[in-house]
Amino acid sequence: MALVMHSYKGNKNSDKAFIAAEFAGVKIDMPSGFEMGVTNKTPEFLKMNPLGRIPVLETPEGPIFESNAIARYVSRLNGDNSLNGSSLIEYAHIEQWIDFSSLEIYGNIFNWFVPRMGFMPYSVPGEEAAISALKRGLEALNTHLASNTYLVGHSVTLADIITVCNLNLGFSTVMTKSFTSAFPHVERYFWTLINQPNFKKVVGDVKQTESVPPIKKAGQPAKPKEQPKKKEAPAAEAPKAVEEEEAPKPKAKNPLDLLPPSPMVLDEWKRLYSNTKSNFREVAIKGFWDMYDPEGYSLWFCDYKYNDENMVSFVTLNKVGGFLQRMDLARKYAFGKMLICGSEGPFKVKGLWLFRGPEIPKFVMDEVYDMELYEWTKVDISDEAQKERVSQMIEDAEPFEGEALLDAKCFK
Ligand SMILES: N[C@@H](CCC(=O)N[C@@H](CS)C(=O)NCC(=O)O)C(=O)O
Repeated sequence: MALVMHSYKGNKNSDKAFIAAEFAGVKIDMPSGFEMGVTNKTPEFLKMNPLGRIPVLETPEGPIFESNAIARYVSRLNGDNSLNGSSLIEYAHIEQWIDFSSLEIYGNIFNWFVPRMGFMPYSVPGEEAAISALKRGLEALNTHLASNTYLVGHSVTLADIITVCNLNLGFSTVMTKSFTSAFPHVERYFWTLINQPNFKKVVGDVKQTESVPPIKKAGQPAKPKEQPKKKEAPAAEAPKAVEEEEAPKPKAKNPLDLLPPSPMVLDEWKRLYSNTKSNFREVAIKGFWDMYDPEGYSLWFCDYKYNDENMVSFVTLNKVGGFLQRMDLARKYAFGKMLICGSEGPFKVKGLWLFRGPEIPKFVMDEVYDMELYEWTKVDISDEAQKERVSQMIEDAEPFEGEALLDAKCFK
């Protein structure tokens, strides 16, 4: 018998097991037609979980309820992964962070969000207590993440999967940018992991809430999107309410397409860059400066703000690779070089970007969270030293600023 998940798509508790399954190479089926408040109250369902809550995983050995327990089971089904660490102490630390994020993070997000939705009694002191406990939890997490890319060890573990799913409830409901900006390492951690392929396959595109939802009167909870027939919504179901999507808006033209035409054609430059196999300085670099149009384009240096974290080469390379993937939306308007400098950690990440228009495009700043992880400085092309630095970055000059290059990645 295959593994069968009883839940609905988008439930952040069942996401934990689905993400663990991606890492562990495990298949889980989820039958369609699950109806919240109906399916989970049937006698057959109550035999699997007497509280009638989701998720429940049916396995050949019997059902499991409680989302963390389900994710633990899935993560161990295929021993060939590092989700549970590689020593007893790592395993203990994984369990530590699972408990921490479930109680101190998820629990407090829940106590902030759910009363606002009208699923539990709301009170100002109750909300204040939840927010202040959440801040303490996030502060502790932020401090740990200031010097750690992952919660435990040097790769994703079950602790990261569960913590990111717990944070996802907060980021998508009550934790606005102005709230989370006090915890920059948590922000970086969350956006980096949630955009990793094994997470993204399950959770899709995540957007941070723009505002804390208004307080709804008790007894008049928000109508859950997927379960319009449901009459009484239980407390723990609240997260679904905010997953309602706005009606699609007509697609606006990108303001960069409305700029006065430029004699510099970005694709021509990209072709010259890609096709120059020898005499790079004389052909490609000279060609670049010949075609560069300072009216229609701008050049920017960027420096990673947290180089101290870049101790492990492949983690640093993945980080930069992820950034370039997320820049995909700017392909028509940008060209970039990212140099990973040093022969051992901490590696320094330094970049050069060419953007259409005089500023870094707003949609890039808004959509690509990595932008905030870098210090951006506009290149002054009247300064020959800065121009030379641009040339060296385009041609992957090595050593660059006295250091070997671990790698040079190009966005074109
Ligand atoms: N601690 C449980 C929480 C389960 C839970 O509260 N599930 C909610 C949906 S997110 C639910 O099924 N609510 C329906 C109900 O309580 O009747 C877990 O992590 O699985």
